[in-house]
Amino acid sequence: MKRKVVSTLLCAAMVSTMLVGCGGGADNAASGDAAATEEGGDAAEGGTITVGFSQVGAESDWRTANSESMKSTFSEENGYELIFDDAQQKQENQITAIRNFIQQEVDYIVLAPVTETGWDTVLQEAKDADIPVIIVDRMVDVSDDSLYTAWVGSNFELEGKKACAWLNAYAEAKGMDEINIVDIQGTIGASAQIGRTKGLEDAAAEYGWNILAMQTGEFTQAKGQEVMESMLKQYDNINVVYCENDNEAFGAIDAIEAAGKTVGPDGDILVMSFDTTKAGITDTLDGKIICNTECNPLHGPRVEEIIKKLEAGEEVEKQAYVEEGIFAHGGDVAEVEIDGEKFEVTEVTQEVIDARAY
Ligand code: GZL
Ligand code: ZN
Repeated sequence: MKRKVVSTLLCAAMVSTMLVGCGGGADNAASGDAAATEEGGDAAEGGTITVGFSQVGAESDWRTANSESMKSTFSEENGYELIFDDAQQKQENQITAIRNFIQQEVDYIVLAPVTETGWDTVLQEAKDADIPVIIVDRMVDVSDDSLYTAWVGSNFELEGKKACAWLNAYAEAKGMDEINIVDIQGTIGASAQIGRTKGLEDAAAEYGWNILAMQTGEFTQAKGQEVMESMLKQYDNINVVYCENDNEAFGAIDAIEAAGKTVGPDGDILVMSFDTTKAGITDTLDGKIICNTECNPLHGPRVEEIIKKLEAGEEVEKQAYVEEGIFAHGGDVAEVEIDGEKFEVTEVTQEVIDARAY
């Protein structure tokens, strides 16, 4: 049952009772409460806020950390009822979940969209049902951006630019005279894939790198290993693999070592990655992953901040990027500059790992 309807009924009951039995103060409180309800929120009154969250799936360590952040933020003790749906990376499951949330008259819908397109119809249904939609992580490409209230996530093209600026500086520092690179892409059509792939394509054109192959690894370890195996069969001159997330990197490393080749700063193939998950940044400490560009999964608190503002009838930013760093094995590159902005590179040490929130 939608919180707002319940509390309006309660308020109406309270006001009628109070009008019969007590002075102005209580009436004001009651009517004030009713007014608060009209404006769209009575969380301050302790009403449980129901949040329907359509999550992409459980394809990666990043996704697990992202889900954990949402579940720990939207807990019962924090005053929420979270309805969590895992779509197993299928858009049709996300659309079904959103329709269920509408039926259940949740107060807010949070969507982590698997890919950017195909959302207009179902987001219009949510809008018609007067349920605010908050988009997290990847972006939606819709004809009318009033179909969502706010988006919070990463600047994926900047992530790609950072990784490639680091590789260019590293290659210069190490005197690598050619870059023969393969790209194990993320889920095709996901903002993370679109941005990270574009960052590589632009850098390859700018620095004269040879992109030997591009193929999706679906952001999973199994597919990442399979794709790397096939690329190793096709090319014997690969010296860099650009994995668009940590789980693909884990698979690629297994494939490279199974093929009798080595990874790391003195190895045959440098492994680039994104996400800086706990396992990924540990591989970066060891050098198995040479550079790991951060993609922060802790969206729970950011979404809660948006909901609290909406509850209070305040304006929210339409789009908010999260801050993210660059982490590397060794200290060969101290910083990179992108479009005039400097980004510090953090050399991964055990202390760095111990200090991280995820
Ligand atoms: C990025 C996110 C991507 C991660 C992958 O914000 O969408 O999806 O990089 C995850 O690990 O599967
Ligand atoms: Zn080293």
